[in-house]
Amino acid sequence: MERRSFLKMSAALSAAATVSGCNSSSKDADVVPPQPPVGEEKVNWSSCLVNCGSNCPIKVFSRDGVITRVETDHEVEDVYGLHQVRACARGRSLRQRTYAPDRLKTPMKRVGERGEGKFVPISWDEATQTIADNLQRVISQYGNQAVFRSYGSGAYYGFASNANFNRLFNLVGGCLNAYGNYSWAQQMEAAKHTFGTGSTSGSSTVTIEDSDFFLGVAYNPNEIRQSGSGEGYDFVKALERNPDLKIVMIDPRYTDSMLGKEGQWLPIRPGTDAAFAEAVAYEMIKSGWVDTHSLDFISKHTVGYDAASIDAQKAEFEASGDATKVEYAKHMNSEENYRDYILGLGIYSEPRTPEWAEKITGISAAQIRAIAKDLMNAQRPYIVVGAGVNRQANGEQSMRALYMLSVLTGKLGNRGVSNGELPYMTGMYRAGIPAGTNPVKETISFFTWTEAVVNGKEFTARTHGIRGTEGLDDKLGTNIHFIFSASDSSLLNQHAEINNTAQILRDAQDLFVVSCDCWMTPGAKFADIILPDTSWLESNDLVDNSYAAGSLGYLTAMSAAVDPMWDCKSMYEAAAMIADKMGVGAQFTEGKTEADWLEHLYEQTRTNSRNSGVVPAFPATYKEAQQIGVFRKDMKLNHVALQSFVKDGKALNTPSGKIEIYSAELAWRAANWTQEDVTGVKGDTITAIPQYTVTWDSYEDTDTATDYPLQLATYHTKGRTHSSYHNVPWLREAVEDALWMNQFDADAYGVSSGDKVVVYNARGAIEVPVKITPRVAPNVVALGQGAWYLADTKGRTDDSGRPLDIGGAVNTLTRYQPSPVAKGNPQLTIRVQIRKA
Ligand SMILES: Nc1nc2c(c(=O)[nH]1)N[C@H]1C(S)=C(S)[C@@H](COP(=O)(O)OP(=O)(O)OC[C@H]3O[C@@H](n4cnc5c(=O)[nH]c(N)nc54)[C@H](O)[C@@H]3O)O[C@H]1N2
Ligand SMILES: Nc1nc2c(c(=O)[nH]1)N[C@H]1C(S)=C(S)[C@@H](COP(=O)(O)OP(=O)(O)OC[C@H]3O[C@@H](n4cnc5c(=O)[nH]c(N)nc54)[C@H](O)[C@@H]3O)O[C@H]1N2
Ligand code: SF4
Ligand SMILES: [Mo]
Repeated sequence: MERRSFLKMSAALSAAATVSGCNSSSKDADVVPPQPPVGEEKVNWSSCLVNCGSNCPIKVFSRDGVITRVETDHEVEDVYGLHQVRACARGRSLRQRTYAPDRLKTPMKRVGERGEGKFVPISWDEATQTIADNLQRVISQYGNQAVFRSYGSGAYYGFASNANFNRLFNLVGGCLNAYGNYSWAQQMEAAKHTFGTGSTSGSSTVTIEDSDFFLGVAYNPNEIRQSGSGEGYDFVKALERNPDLKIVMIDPRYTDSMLGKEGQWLPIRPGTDAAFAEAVAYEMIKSGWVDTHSLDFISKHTVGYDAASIDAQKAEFEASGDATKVEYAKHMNSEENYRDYILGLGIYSEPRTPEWAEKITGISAAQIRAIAKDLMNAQRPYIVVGAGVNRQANGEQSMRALYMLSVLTGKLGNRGVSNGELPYMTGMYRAGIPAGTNPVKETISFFTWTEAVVNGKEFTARTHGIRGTEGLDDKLGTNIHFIFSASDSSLLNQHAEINNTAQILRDAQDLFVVSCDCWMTPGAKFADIILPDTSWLESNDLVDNSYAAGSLGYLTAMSAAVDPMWDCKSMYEAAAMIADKMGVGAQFTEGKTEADWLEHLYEQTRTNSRNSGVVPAFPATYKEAQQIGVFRKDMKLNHVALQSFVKDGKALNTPSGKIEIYSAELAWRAANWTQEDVTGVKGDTITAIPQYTVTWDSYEDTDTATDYPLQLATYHTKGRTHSSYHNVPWLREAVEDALWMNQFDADAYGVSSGDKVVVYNARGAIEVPVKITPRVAPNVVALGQGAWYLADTKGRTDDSGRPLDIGGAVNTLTRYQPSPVAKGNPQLTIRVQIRKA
């Protein structure tokens, strides 16, 4: 039956039931309580804008200014290619999230100690004046480099996004820049130094249909891309078209991406993927297979496999006349070649045998040999490595070590084959609020902001990897004194080492913090001024499909279902008010109203050539587009990793123009950078070829293994997007935040499912319930990240007197130690001990 007629029929059926109910007792009819007046039901299109990569459209029903329910997209017939973009459980709970009791309702200023959470309401005028005064003061006292807009991936708006605050800063001299991101920092560096690409240049997911062997390492699209049109759906569809594909998944957890699809799950110990990769490489090389099958490919397309290739590259750099390359050449050493390293020859003494790797990874030597055999037998091996590997100590090297497997197969450039990078995706074009250009050149790694509050003055390229300065030892020259945290929980909850972050924010000399959010989050409590933003369902905007919607591109013209609630204002309005107080109001608005801006941005979007062929066709005005809501386009993704390089001879964007097994730039960095020792840098090393190292808090770290014998694998849970949606009771019920534990470990600790345990290490302690499950490897426990930090209300503490976190935020246990190359976040390297609560 067609859906529409089914709905009509069920409406009719329920009406009939009511009638017969009334008839059954005329007395009952007399006592029906008075009903509120029923206005007309309004339907608006909105969108879920969290950072999960999808921005699913949401259909919002309201009546008399109250949201009554939300529905997912089912506007079109569900035919793959222009399919329905169905929202996941999070998007479907938006009504609860919008009406959550902890919504911020009015601007507020701090009255207690920072972090204590004591605020009083103030007017928008006072709030924006205070912000403008402090911004002005910090700029004149310390320079624009002391102003920082922290990460903030909570809302992917087009018009009312937090880029409005960058727009504001850029009009008053700029702010300190940040490079990298919490998601992919280390893999972006790994891909750059191997393939000269970003980290998402792998073959498109649809091309898995042509593969004959799939190796997924930390690859979990069905939990991290849950949208009905996301990468997860593309993955499932590609497998449907390729039922004979052999699939091996490597992850400490048995994930939803495996459920019934995997041929084999190999539970690996966290942080040991490089050892696994090296042992597979050992088998491929030692058996003579590489010599007979892929040496031609390797000789032609790569540098670093053997000593001769490094010497040849060195000579080429020396003769190039390019100062940078000549400088790199000085640090190249052909003794450090990949083949010798793997086989334990030359300057290396320990061959990377499967037996060696078995002890480290927990994957048996026989299984490692079997994977090597699968890779050697495959004609079209598709390898993909998820970002769980990159968010580890020395993650850059683990990523590079895994990329090597695709190189050794010699099959790159063909459809069905991929190089280990995340699949390439693109979407429709959407114009957003222009941020302008930042006159400040200095750039820090996104992750180092807490340190920059304390010691930014001393940051240099050599020690902290800052960019935008002339010499390696030129200093940044100022600490951060002004933080604008907008749609951002990295101010506390999402950054590593919460107790450390809290301490830094509390102790900071002359620091002014603004938080612009919709809810009273753990981080907002550390602000001096809080600005209440309107939520998505109260917003008019134009949004795209974000960055991981897979093969379908879409654009949603959002229209507010209800007026801004309480005293909330959009980020555009907030920034415009501050701009006005800073004397740049007219430049900020360009004389346009919100409606003018939306029409203007829509016009740019509508006429962009990338959007041609959209269904339905764009109407002339934004207002009309709002009536339609969702516009779709099959992006016909068909990217094959490195095809133009291998097939057409187009040079890669690496210094050598080839795939760099040996990176001369990394050799240079190893010689010239100083690894800053924040809390011990064991194993955090830069090497020209990828090498497994024993890092701090890793499986082999004997310094911490006795006190903290369990490795904690954290993951992005279906119950939240990071910290977003934590305050939705439905989701807290649907996806329990429990510590996964294997039966063997549960027996050893004497705990049962449902027991509360304290999970602790040197950085803090959290309290969570246990869930016993075979879905996690022995000696590894697992917990979803993003739960909100909450200090114990009964005053319980950890052994160092810091509050016990009963919210269960993983970052109470993580460590602040920027990674060696990317200066990124190794937030998945965690060792813990547990005790019954
Ligand atoms: N539901 C949901 N979806 C999300 C998000 C969310 O919070 N919730 N966040 C979004 C964002 S911003 C991002 S960046 C992506 C993140 O996407 P990912 O980085 O892929 O997600 P993670 O869950 O951190 O890691 C993926 C897998 O790696 C495994 N893993 C952990 N450590 C290791 C290891 O050492 N080796 C191996 N082989 N596996 C390991 C984990 O068990 C997990 O299954 O997800 C996006 N999608
Ligand atoms: N331990 C550990 N930590 C991690 C990770 C991990 O795997 N493990 N993953 C890291 C990764 S990959 C990422 S991307 C970061 C993400 O960290 P964040 O970018 O901080 O992402 P969210 O936690 O989603 O929070 C964003 C904030 O936006 C707010 N928000 C939502 N909608 C709106 C809105 O419309 N307006 C305003 N003003 N605010 C809004 C939310 O309430 C929330 O406070 O976390 C990182 N932290
Ligand atoms: S969280 Fe992601 S998948 Fe779920 S509804 Fe929102 S955008 Fe869609
Ligand atoms: Mo992320």
